Amino acid sequence: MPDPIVIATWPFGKVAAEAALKSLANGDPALDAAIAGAQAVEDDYSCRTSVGFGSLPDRLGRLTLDACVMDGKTLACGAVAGVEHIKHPVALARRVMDRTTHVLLVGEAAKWFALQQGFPLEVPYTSDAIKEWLEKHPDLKQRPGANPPAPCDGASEINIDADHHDTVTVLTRDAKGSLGGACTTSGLAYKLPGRVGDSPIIGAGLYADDLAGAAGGTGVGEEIIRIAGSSYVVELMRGGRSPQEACVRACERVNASAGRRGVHPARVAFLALDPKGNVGAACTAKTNFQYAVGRGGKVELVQAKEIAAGM
Ligand code: SD4
Repeated sequence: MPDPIVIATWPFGKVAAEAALKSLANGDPALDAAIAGAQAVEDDYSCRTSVGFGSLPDRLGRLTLDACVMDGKTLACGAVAGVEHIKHPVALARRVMDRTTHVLLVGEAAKWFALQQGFPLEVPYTSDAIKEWLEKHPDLKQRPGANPPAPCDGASEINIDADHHDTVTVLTRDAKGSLGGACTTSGLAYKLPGRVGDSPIIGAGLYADDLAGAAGGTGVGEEIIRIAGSSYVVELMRGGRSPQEACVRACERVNASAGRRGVHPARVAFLALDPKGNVGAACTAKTNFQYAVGRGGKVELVQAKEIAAGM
């Protein structure tokens, strides 16, 4: 019988991995476990600044959340983007998958669907998030889409600084060998209102197919969308690459795409899990990406390899 496995982005991925491992140990399917992991991070205000309530808002001070889920067995998937006042966007993404014939609902309409499904509307702001927003109030004269207020490492496009860097993407394999994935985020801190990154886009922030593997991304979503990141990683695995090789290739592609535009590559990371239970991850330069790996009842943090431009 295959060993249950979970991998999840960033050090707070440990919170996700522990919850997902517990769920897998109960015999839950891969997708349920991935969602349990993602939801544990949505519930833990202390461990992150860009997942769920209490995260850093957009440029107007509004917190909007993005999430998606995918079942590797059936390719069923669901997503929501730009949703306000819903505490568990990942659960809402699951409802889109289960209760509609659509894949992605956005904004007010996603909130309307949530109400129809019995989700309560809640207040998403914490005093810490409001304080930080007030202290670092974005200068509205800056170029739209740039990532204020932190300087961006000399990059000439959107980048992300170390403190505002966290989306949880959780990939699981259950005891039947099926794969599942869930991803949840508030997106880039101080984003333009209406901006949607890779996280709720199936094929960009997440993809899972039992016949090939599961992959997820984190970091500057525009760069991940540009190369259809998670889909690219999964297709490389389908072609015989290991999860590690596939993630390295995806980072090289991000670097190359930045090169073609004459800009410094943004901070981006990928992680992947194949149907045999092999895992891998890689990130672009200065991303300092760590991910949690849970198996055999234990969770450990692993440092991903950085792929510098020009390699
Ligand atoms: C986004 N990929 O909205 C997300 C943000 C993120 O680490 O992952 N930050 O672009």
